[in-house]
Amino acid sequence: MTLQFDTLFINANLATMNPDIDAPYGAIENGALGVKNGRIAWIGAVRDLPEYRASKTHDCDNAWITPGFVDCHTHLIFEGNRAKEFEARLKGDSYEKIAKAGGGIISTVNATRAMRESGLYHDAVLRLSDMKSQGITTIEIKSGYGLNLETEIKMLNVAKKIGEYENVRVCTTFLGAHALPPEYKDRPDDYIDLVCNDMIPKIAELGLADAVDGFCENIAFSTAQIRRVFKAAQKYGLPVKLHAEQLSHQGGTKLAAEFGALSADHLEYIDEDDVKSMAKAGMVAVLLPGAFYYLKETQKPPIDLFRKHGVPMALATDCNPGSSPITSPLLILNMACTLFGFTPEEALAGMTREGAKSLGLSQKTGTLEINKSADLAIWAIEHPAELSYWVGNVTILNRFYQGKEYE
Ligand code: DI6
Ligand code: FE
Repeated sequence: MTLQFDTLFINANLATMNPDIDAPYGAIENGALGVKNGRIAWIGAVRDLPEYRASKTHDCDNAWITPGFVDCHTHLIFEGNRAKEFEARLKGDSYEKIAKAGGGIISTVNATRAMRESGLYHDAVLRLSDMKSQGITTIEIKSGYGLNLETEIKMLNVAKKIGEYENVRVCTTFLGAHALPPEYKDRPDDYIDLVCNDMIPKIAELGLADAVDGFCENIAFSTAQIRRVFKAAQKYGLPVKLHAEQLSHQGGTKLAAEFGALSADHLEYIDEDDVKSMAKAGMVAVLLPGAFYYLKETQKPPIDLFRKHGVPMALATDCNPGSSPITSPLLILNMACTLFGFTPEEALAGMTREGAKSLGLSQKTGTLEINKSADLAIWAIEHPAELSYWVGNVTILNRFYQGKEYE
């Protein structure tokens, strides 16, 4: 039988990231990959290619193909920037102090509330085009700079539209419990009532969110408050995830595990008991070296404990205007190695396979395997470790989302 492909990539080295292939990076050298109807239809060594016909053949000339990158934790949509806050922090003000004084997240909330949808879309897409030029084909986008129903919906609408028009897969996350809005000053439980009784039901009804997130921290919300948010999410059938143990140990991770969360994110202050609870709940640890770096954190997430207990480690940019103004997934790979002690192979897995897992997308993307979406990045490199090694100087040759090239 002759196989039919829409596109065939030949003479490629494939970093499949498929753990069933017993080679570093799941590599297949001198490989070929056939695409049909937006999916991977054949993958293997060139010498094993069966008889085929291809509408298009793409000679990769020994370049490396990786799965399209999955950025599983971003706050891509926001208005303005916080460069002045960056200056203040360099002079010694802390992130917490700035937040308590009404700066930080709240200053972005004010700007985001004031901006119309088209402006938010435009700015987010500029950042996104940077990310796509470094291999991103799937991105999670959180709300959380609205903190009222109208603006939270506005942000999620923008995220959904990006997924429709920008040749990228978007997962949306409702992050109403990100910070306490000024109009609820000293009334955090009343705000949580609003999140649980008004926002989550409405957003669920509109189908605007794939998951619900919260920020469990002494400058944000307590475990008791997040528990209420998770219960409301559960009632509407929405999976949960959590910003947990980022600046201090609050117990958010165990709470998230109790609710069968997809992931817990940041995790600098997590302990072994928490890690065990994640392993038991089948959660992914989403590590965010960009925020660690910008906040000059010194406590590292315990990656040996994640390895020991078999908790998958995903990586993401955490792109946001405060703690991680970063649109470069490649820089994140480098930081994960230099700051956290990842191997380059773990780093690449973190931005592909494990990122997909943390979004519940393992069946669709994150590795190069038959039947998965043809989400690919093609790199002018001689070895996949180069993706973690260079800061700059890595050229992406092409990027395909569902078999469609991004120009
Ligand atoms: N943790 C973070 O790293 C971002 N949000 C959060 O809960 C920071 C958001 C910001 O500073 O604007
Ligand atoms: Fe975040």
